[in-house]
Amino acid sequence: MCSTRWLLPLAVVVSTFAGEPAALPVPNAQQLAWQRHEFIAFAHFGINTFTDREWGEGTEDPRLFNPTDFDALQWAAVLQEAGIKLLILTAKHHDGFCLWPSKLTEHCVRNSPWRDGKGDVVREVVDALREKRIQVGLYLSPWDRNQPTYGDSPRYNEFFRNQLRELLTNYGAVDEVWFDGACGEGPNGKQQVYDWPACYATVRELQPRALIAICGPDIRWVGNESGVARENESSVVERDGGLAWHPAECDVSIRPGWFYHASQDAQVKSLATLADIYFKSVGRNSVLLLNIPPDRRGRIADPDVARLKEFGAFIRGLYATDFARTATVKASSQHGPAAGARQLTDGRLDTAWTPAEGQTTGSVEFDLGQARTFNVARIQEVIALGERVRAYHVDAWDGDEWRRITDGKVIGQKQLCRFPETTTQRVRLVIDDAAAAPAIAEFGLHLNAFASAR
Ligand code: FUL
Repeated sequence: MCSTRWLLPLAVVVSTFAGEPAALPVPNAQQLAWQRHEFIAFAHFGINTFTDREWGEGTEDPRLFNPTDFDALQWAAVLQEAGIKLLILTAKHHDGFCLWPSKLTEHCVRNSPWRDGKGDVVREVVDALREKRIQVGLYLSPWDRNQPTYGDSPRYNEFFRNQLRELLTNYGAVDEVWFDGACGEGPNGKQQVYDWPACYATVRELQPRALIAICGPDIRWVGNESGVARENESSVVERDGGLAWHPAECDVSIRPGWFYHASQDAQVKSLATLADIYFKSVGRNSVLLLNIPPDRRGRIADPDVARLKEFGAFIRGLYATDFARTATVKASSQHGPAAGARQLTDGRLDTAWTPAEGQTTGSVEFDLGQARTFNVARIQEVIALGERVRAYHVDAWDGDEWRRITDGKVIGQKQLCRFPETTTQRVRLVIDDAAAAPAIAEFGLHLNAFASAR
């Protein structure tokens, strides 16, 4: 990205309130890029795929791992077409089986018949993702039901750190490291106590650009496995007595289970359900992490491929028509020529409309040229400057007066506000309150085929 693009809006907003607001938390560069992905994926794949289980015991025979037609490029092509920007692979799940030939354990692909024990799933997946320009994430389960040292806390912590080191050294850049919170007792009957600071130090040393998710400081679990964020989900949280940037990730599986089970082939989530999840995650200022579990062939199963194709088309279609894009716009005020209302419809997240100096409220009116029918308003803030808006609403002109069609408190990366179909020529966005000069990047009006009020 051209760095000067940032200069103008940043300078405008910063100079407006120079020295005034207490510093608002902002994302670091990696968090910002990650939030802009909006839609990412999980691939749960491993020994459970071949035992038809969700949680393995750790005693499974590695020879059970034998995909018949493993094709990571098929995964990557399917993800790319759906618009997915990053894939997190379960390099090791709770059963301890490693999808790469680890020097630290025998419980790994080296002892499987797949590719005569010479295969490396992590390698093949990483290479395929790179080919399709999809970023790489790795899930390494701290809970390890195979490791004899598990529960002997210092010894297992050392093993886990070395395992992490191996994984984060040999496969190039990793953008997300996923640490699940599951924790159990080891064979000695003792609860394992993880050494998180040491784990974080290892990630920072080997992959300084990687974001640490869930049991980690960079990305927050949204709190359920249904893919649903709260209304007004904020990326700002309280931590250690202060405020910190900790954006939410909404994980959910495209099927009932996290791993592939042939018995669930008819239970792939419908397009309407996925669309609803999209509005409740991406449309609520969060990242959607959709699990797509490869099957025993080592390919994404046909029903999932078909659904993802539809889902990708649905997302593209939602944005393809934007009635605000060609609207005549008029702001209550603006902070200089570079921060006018036209910035709201220029398709760029690094330019913004900002009201006149000193103002934390204001409005922008959109004349659509003719009456249009829509049921979604898209609002996006310049989150590089923090979440500034504290209250907003959107009105439609009904011929006599302004009628409120939606409102909220948090905007952040993206709000997709759903409301009953509305037909009008005039719409306005009103910022009712903000912690500092509001910097609104984008405003759009769309028609969602799966209409239902939020
Ligand atoms: C959970 C795990 O126990 C599940 O098996 C799955 O990996 C999910 C994403 O996280 O905590």
